[in-house]
This record gives sequence, structure tokens and C-alpha cells, in this order.
Amino acid sequence: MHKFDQCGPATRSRAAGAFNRQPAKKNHHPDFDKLQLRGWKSAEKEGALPTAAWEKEKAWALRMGLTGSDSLTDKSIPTFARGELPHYAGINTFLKAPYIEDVTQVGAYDAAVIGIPFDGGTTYRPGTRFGPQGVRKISALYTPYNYEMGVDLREQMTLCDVGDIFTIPANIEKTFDQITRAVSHVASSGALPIMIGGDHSIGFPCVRGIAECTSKRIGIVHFDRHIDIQEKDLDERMHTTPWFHATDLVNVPAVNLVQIGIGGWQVPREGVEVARERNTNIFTMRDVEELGLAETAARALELAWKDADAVYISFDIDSVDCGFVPGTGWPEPGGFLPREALELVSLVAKEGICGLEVVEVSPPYDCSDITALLATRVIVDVLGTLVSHGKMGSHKSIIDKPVSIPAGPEVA
Ligand SMILES: [Mn+2]
Repeated sequence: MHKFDQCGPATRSRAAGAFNRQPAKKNHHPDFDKLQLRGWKSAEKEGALPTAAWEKEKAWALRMGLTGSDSLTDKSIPTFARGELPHYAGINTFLKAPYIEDVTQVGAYDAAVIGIPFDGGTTYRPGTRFGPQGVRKISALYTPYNYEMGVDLREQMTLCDVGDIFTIPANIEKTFDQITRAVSHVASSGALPIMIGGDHSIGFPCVRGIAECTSKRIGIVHFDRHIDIQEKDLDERMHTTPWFHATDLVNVPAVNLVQIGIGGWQVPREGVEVARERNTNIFTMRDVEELGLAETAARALELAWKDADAVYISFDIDSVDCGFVPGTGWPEPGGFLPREALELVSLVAKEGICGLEVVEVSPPYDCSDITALLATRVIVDVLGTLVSHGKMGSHKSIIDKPVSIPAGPEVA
């Protein structure tokens, strides 16, 4: 109970001074119970996390990188940097996850990061072909542990980086085929596909890749300032068109497409017409403000999951206010604060997902890697949410038509 309540209402009314009022006792921490704070609960939760994978990584680092110099007192430090430490060193995969050269082995992991370096669908500022490398580079800042969630990705799941898809810069349709093939391979393996774009044109072939592996119905939650659902732009399927083509797929109905954050002066009327005809679900920033984050997420989940068996998350980094994400192709003021976006994407991911894409990070326009850092954060927050809600691996049950892609012949 708060101290004021014990003193009676007079102490905080305008008439308070008229009474022979007892001065409130000034405690430094009035009724303060730190055990009730999330901050303290998180500290307690950390104590229950295992450390086995970290111990294993340190032993592996000494085996791979040789024991360190005699003058070092910390005997876990190798001569050659291996694994997570130090953060400024090493060959950057996403979150220093193991690089899987042999993609036939991807199914050994719970989730796989796939880079999609392609900006041929961009209609203004290019540069997202450098998105995967930009995100990987700044992801080196992060440990696999999150204090508030009380999760340690290294201990509680397995993550790999399969590197990049071989895109074809001058041909968007061939690139789409390559992307669908790659994503269907990863999804069929049982690993959760996590795509780093690339411009938003990749949304269609990514969803097609997952949809191909299942007879089940897929919903999409799409975070963006842009509606991205017109049929063509500049006479081609561009980054303004992914949801027209994705919702043409038989098991990806438009009524399960939920678009959050749409608004401003960059929404083409051609796209709005399609959204209206196909009956998609659109939340503007004002809707989000009025409903609040929890209610927005609850409604989005209800719509995306209605008669669906899985949900895919498409996160366009430009859904965040352009003040926070200078490194993107079509910046727009008035979007999410980073804290809102992270909270909302986690609330949506807690029911489980069949894939995640984070698109439109353009490192050549970025400042201090902040756009790439936010993209990294969206990915690790979604992974952390899946782990903490026991949903990592939940997507596997929908894969009932796995594809098989032939490898080249044996090399002597
Ligand atoms: Mn956008």
C-alpha cells in the first residue's frame, strides 16, 4: 500500500493545509519492496539458467584456437579468437552462430539465419543488398542472454547462420525462384527460417517457400508504414508488391494478412484498392495508440490466426519512426518508437511463428549502425520470446510436404 493512502485523503486534497495535519513520515523508500520489481525477478531468473553450453563453447574455443599465453591468468582465453569472445573480433556470422557451409546439415538446428542480399525491387534508395552483412556485423555487440526475458539463447536453443542466398541482381524473377528454393529447403529441414533482407520484394518468395512445404493455412503479421500490396510497380513485381502475390497463394489467404503501422504520405492508392478488395486487416499508428500495444497484439493475433495453422512475421524496419532508422530506402516519420515495435513484435511472436523476415535495412544510408542494430534486436527478441514461451520448434508440425533439393555430385 502506498504511504499516501495511510495518511487519509486530506493529505493530498486542496484542503489538506486546513487540517491539523500530521506530517507524512519521509522514508527514503516508502513501502518499497524490491522483490516485486521485474528487475529483481529477472536477476533471480538468471540464477536458474544453465551454463553447460557456455562451458562447452569455452572448451571448444581452446581446442580450435589453441591455449592462450602463459602470462594470461584467465585460462579460458585461447590464442586465436573463437566463438562469442571478444565481441570486436572474429568472422561475423549472425550473433556469432556457427556458419553452416553444408546446408544439408541445417536441420540439426532449431533456427537458421538466412541472408538475402537483394535490392533489385527497390524503387527509391537502394543498398539493402548490404543488409545481411550490416546486421551480422553489429549483431557482434550482443550476448545470447537477455536480462529482462531471463533467457539465454545459447543454453536454450541452437542457432546457425547458413550464409546468403545466391541472388541474381539484374533479374527479380530468377531471384524470387532462388529465394523460394532456399527458404523451402530450410523450412523442410525443420529449422525455423529467419530471413535478413534485402528489400521487401523478398516477402513474396519467402512466404512462397514456406507455403510450398505445407498444406496448412498461413497468416501474416506485417509491420510497415507501407501497404505493399499492389500487383505491380514500375511494370514489375517490386518491393511495393509482396502481399498481392503472397495472398494469391492458395494457403495464404488475404483475410489472414494483418498490416500494422500503415500510414503517412507514401502509401500508394493502387495498394489501398487491393487491400480493400481483398479484405486485409490494417492498423494505423493511431489505431495502435488508441488500442494500446497489448490490445493491438491481441486483435492482430486473432485475425492472423483465424482458421490458420501458422503465422509468419514480416518486419519492415521502416515501420519504426525514421528518426531511429536512417538506414532504409523509404524513411517515413510517425512510425513506432523502437520500444513499441519490440514490445509488439514480441507479443505477436509469443503464439509461435513459421518464419520471420526483417527487411529494408540499407547500411549505406545508416548512421552508427543503428538501423542494423534495431533489426538485430527484432530478431533476437523474437527468438527470445519463442524460447521463453516454449514455442521454439512449434512450426515443425505444419511441414507435411517437405521439399527435397538435389545437391551437386560428390567432390573428390
Ligand atoms: Mn516499408
